[in-house]
Amino acid sequence: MALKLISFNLCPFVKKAEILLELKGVDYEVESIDLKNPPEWFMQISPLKKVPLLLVEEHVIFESSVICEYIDEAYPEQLHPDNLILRAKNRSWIEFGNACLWDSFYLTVKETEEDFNEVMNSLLIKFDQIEREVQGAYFNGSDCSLVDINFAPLFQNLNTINEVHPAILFDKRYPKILNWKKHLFELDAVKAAYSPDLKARQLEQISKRQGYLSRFLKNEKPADGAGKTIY
Ligand SMILES: N[C@@H](CCC(=O)N[C@@H](CS)C(=O)NCC(=O)O)C(=O)O
Repeated sequence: MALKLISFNLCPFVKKAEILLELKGVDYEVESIDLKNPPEWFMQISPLKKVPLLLVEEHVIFESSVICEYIDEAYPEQLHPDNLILRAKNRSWIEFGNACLWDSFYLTVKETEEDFNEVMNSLLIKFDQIEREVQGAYFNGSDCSLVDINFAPLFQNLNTINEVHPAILFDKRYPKILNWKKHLFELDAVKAAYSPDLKARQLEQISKRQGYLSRFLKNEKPADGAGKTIY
């Protein structure tokens, strides 16, 4: 079945689908669009005018979590757990991970220190909750599941933000999450989905957004001296 993933090259939601397709060894084509100037055909077929879209022959599937569930069900080996309760709980944590992913975006756009810290604190508290749930090398224990794939783009975003403002993922508070992240980034599919220049492009995007975080890029250190010079 012909699969086409409609993408924007810096979109973390697209990355979830890409990682999963790589992991399953599925043949797919990627078409990247310019979200600032989206083509007319995209506006016609995308109900929310957002990427990712997965085109399965003439069918349009949207929303990254749904796209991932489709890929997981359509191509072996199924990554979502068989146990209904565990599967439902994993879906809940996938939604929770989406909220964290939005926080990672807000960290790059909030303009004042106060607003930035508010998002940061909310994210730290969410991470405290996740820390209590992680069972082993992966979220559910020793096997990689769909929930893990959904978290990889969040960790990738935070890796970049941490280079600018190292306050989010620290060992003492989140040992289980950091161990989980390490195992995720050892997966070939995760490596394959991230081009070597991604971090540089994300840093450029942080700079362009001109939020509070971008001050750390320009050596405008706040009073507490956190952060470090990148440019
Ligand atoms: N809930 C959506 C979020 C997707 C999303 O927000 N994509 C962004 C790019 S990262 C987008 O297409 N934004 C365009 C817009 O909001 O107009 C999903 O999980 O697929």
